[in-house]
Amino acid sequence: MGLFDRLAGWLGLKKKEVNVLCLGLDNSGKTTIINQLKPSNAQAQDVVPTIGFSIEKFKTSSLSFTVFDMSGQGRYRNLWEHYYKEGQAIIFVIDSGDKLRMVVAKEELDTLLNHPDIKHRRIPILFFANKMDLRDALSAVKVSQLLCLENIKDKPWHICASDAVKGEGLQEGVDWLQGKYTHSMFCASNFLFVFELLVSTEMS
Ligand SMILES: Nc1nc2c(ncn2[C@@H]2O[C@H](COP(=O)(O)OP(=O)(O)OP(=O)(O)O)[C@@H](O)[C@H]2O)c(=O)[nH]1
Ligand SMILES: [Mg+2]
Repeated sequence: MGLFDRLAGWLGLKKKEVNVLCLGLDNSGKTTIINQLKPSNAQAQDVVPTIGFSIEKFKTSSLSFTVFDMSGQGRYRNLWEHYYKEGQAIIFVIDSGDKLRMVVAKEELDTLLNHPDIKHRRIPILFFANKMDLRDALSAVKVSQLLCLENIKDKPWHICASDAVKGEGLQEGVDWLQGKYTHSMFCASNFLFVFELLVSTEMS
């Protein structure tokens, strides 16, 4: 192992694995989204309501994501907070057709944002305004307004309209999420490269 690799390991900067928490109310489409992101030979044929949570994996060109797909049912939502510390990114899914429960989704989001394990961290949050195919679905802009997303100033966030059944809109979101990590990995790599150069110059 080269100096570069060892330094990266010691400094904890060489992070190619990203833990993602997938949150949102029951029936919003979390499992359907994660299922679509998995390789086709690993996809489940039937998506059923999640009991507790399940751990899933999918890869992009430069990152390997481990997803904690949490159940959104009321009786399981108190499980979410036990995984906040491990989460390095959040995917928050909203059923854009469920106007009645938009206020509940906002309450859960506010509770999440004010949790001590989340509040002071610049953790990226990707929102999917899902079920865009429904005839009376709210637009992503409207969902964003109802959830008051513009008030989130201390965390990078992004909202995508999606139709998880057809897989539409998912790639845009994952590209954004990947960008949040590949940028920091690139900066860390540059820093380590310069550091290694300085050390080798010093030793020669
Ligand atoms: N029309 C439509 N239906 C969707 C979409 N995404 C998911 N669904 C359906 O919504 C239902 C719930 O989807 P799930 O993925 O199980 O929802 P979930 O958020 O994981 O639910 P819990 O595990 O109970 O928290 C399923 O019948 C899906 O087929 C979508 O974009 N459009
Ligand atoms: Mg589920």
